[in-house]
Amino acid sequence: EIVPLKHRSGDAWWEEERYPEGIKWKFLEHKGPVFAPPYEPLPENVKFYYDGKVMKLSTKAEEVATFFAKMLDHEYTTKEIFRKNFFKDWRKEMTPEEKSTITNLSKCDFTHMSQYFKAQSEARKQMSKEEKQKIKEENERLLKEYGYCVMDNHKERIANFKIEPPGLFRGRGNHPKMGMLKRRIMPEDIIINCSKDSKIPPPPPGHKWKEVRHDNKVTWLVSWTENIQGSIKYIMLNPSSRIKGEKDWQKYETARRLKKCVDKIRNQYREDWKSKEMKVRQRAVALYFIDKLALRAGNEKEEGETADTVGCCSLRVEHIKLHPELDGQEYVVEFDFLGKDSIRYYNKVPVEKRVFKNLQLFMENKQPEDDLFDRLNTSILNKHLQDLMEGLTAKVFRTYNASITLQQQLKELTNPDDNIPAKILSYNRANRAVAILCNHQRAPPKTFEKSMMNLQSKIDAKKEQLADARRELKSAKADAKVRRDEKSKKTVESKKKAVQRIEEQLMKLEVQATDREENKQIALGTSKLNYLDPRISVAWCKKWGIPIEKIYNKTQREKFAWAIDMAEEDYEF
Ligand SMILES: *[C@@H]1O[C@H](CO)[C@@H](O)[C@H](O)[C@H]1NC(C)=O
Ligand SMILES: *[C@@H]1O[C@H](CO)[C@@H](O)[C@H](O)[C@H]1NC(C)=O
Ligand SMILES: *[C@@H]1O[C@H](CO)[C@@H](O)[C@H](O)[C@H]1NC(C)=O
Ligand SMILES: *[C@@H]1O[C@H](CO)[C@@H](O)[C@H](O)[C@H]1NC(C)=O
Ligand SMILES: CC(=O)N[C@H]1CO[C@H](CO)[C@@H](O)[C@@H]1O
Repeated sequence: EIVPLKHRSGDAWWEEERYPEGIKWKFLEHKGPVFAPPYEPLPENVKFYYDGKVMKLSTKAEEVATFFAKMLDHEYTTKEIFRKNFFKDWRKEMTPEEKSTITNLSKCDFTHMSQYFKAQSEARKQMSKEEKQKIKEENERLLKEYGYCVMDNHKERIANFKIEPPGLFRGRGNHPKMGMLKRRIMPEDIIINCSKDSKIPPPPPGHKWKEVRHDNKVTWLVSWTENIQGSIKYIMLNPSSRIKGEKDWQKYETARRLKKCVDKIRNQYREDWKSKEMKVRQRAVALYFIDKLALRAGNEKEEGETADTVGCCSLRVEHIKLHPELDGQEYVVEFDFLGKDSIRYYNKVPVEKRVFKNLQLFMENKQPEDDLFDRLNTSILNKHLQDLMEGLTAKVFRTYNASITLQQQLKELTNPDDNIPAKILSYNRANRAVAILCNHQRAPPKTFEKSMMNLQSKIDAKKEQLADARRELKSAKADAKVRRDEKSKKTVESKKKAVQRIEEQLMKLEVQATDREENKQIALGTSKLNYLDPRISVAWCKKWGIPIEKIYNKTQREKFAWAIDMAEEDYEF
């Protein structure tokens, strides 16, 4: 019989950002982070009103109030969870007097503050050239001083040396922590990692670092724990750095290793579905989900205690429904849960009979809020993955499946006779197939309708232009028939070329429109950046003579420099 283990709410599992075995640095020197500028109190004439009366807030309370005021026009500030979380955290920053007066957020009037900030941002837009230049120079100075480190004998760019300013947490989707106060990060929160023989960055005057470490196996230079989710934040090297490129490369090499043993792993877990041991059965079904549905393992560092986001291991009974038959298919599992970043995962998948029967068994005598895999946690699953293959994690399955799917889709969708825009459309379609597989959805951007309309009017204009050009060509032809001279022949030729050129432009616009429409609810960036072996894309570009700039923008080209430099013609995943 199944006795559910204690519900594991709140246990965190995370893996530090580490270099794979074999990558280490010998020397690392950097200047530490750049902190957010200190809070500047509002001018006296900017008022806050409570219950219709002017109220002067203490500096701490005022700072937090400005975060809300800056977001006043945003839908967030009307959401109940947001308001509740904000108000609770704001009250913590108030003086006892403020606390006893301000008891109802609806009676707070931030509009004057909000107007002040709008006027400020308007003023910034109106800045003179000299003022803009001054800001630019200051940013360049910061970049020069803090934006680089020395690692071994290389000077490398640091990705994010500025620490985010305090503010209100937004989160994606309907995040239960939205509205909470994202604290100001202080030097006392900061752990510095650098080599012993380097110049250790001094903390700002009057402050201390939390800790200084010298670990040459971690990928970060600076780390701290943020207060909302309790997750660890890092300052790391730019993705274009040698060591990051090496790490990226190893990731895809691990995925390629999985390809060699995935059949064995699949046979093994199928055997395990029949195991006498409940733990082994649960592990095998979880592994099947990870493999087949590209689910995350779960309980990963992004997930806080109360954010109700789950991964495979933390699925609860309420997250799945079993249908012995649905829409003409047998053994269908209906998933509905909030995954990473509170993105909803909804999917109806037919599974093998034995998986289905096992799920029925796992769900017997359980309450909706009980764990589906009560004998399993992320540590156990990860340990098992390590035993199956060195370096194997749930993510490797995603990387493997995403990359191989891209390669298959590219093969299938690329039509050798297509021109370049049509081939790029095929590439984006292949990329989309992968994004759908990984559940990288997004809400359609706010500007979507408008930008589609703009594009459509461009298409309409182009069509008119084409009709005009065709008419001109026709009359030029008629003219040439009458005159039969060299000059009118030439005119016909040039009109023909004009028609062709406009036809091409029109086709390009139409392809763009199709692409944008199909992209409406899919975020391509995440898979492109994290799961698709760039060598596949580079090899595809080389094969069809597509400039790499059409596939990767500047930042992406920097990140994938290692692949662009090395992809062999016949690279195969
Ligand atoms: C808070 O203030 C609003 C607006 O004045 C009022 O409608 C609401 O009843 C108040 N809520 C409480 C709990 O007093
Ligand atoms: C990738 O995932 C999809 C969706 O579950 C699955 O149908 C496909 O077989 C997987 N491909 C590989 C090569 O594992
Ligand atoms: C996972 O379960 C194992 C065995 O029950 C236990 O020893 C371990 O502490 C658990 N890990 C976590 C992170 O809860
Ligand atoms: C490149 O594309 C990414 C999205 O994948 C975007 O975040 C980034 O800002 C772009 N960079 C440039 C230089 O256009
Ligand atoms: C987080 C982490 O692993 N930090 C390392 C930093 O450096 C110290 C000292 O070398 C290591 O012991 C830590 O493991």
